[in-house]
Amino acid sequence: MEINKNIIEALKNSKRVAIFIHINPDGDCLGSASALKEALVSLNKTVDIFSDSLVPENYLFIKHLNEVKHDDKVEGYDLLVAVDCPDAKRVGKYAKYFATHENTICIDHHKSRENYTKLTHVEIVSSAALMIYYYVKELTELNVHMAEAIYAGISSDTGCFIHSNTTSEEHAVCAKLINLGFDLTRANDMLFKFTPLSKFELTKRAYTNAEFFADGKIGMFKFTKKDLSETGADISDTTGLVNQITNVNGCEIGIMMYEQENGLFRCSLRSSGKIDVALIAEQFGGGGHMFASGCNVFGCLNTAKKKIVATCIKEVKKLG
Ligand SMILES: [Mn+2]
Repeated sequence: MEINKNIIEALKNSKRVAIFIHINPDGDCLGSASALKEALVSLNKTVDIFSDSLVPENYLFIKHLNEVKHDDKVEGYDLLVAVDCPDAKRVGKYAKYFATHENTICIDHHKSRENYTKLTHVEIVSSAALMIYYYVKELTELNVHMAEAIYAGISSDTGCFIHSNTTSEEHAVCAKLINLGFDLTRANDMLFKFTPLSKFELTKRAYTNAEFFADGKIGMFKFTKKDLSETGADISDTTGLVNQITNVNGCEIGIMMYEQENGLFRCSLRSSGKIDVALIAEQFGGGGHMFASGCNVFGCLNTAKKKIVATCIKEVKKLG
């Protein structure tokens, strides 16, 4: 992968850097932000990570993630960097700063996107963290904290190296990272096994109310706000659940719908390989990758469900 030299220059020339991640953060944006902060701190920069959402507990083992800021105001930074964010909306309440600040960078790996920064590097690869690996390596010498953070990012977005976006490059880079000596077992336990009881209870509900359409080619389940409050779960507990229904034999599209507020559902879409679910999400103003995407669907539960399922049925029919 070729890095963008202008981005390296901008990072080197900065003194105070603010890094932004997306709402409902995942291992990829969190690991990318942590590694970039550690690299810039090693170059004596002052760096803060800003997030509109809380950092899920199981990522707090990664350096700098217990220092993430949630302040409304972002002032006094000479450079803003967004990682893993295809459009300004993804940084949530901080979007306005990307509209006004003159020095902004985006490093991202999503296919559907908008241009919202002065300098942009988009590469259609498995993870933002894989891109960050090459940037960090150019900036400074990798240490164990950067290695652990980048590993967290790459392994998260590849579903622990099982999604179709996994290539030998992810394995090769992660082998080098592991050789830097972080606690691999702890990292994998925190990233892939960590299951609060609330998540287990939410999973039970999800799979109990799962439905299939189009002869089993579309699988879906949903959560209301009540499901979350009654199980004590939060949105981060839904991570990964949609993959399981997509894995059912014959299922081409997996859908997870959850209620964000009255009349607004967030849909996570997964493809088992034949259908480009980014194109489906785009029809609702969302986007993402070919095999994993997301969008907002408006309406009451039944209306929202009908809208997304009908759109998916159209795509499934094209398969013949
Ligand atoms: Mn990502």
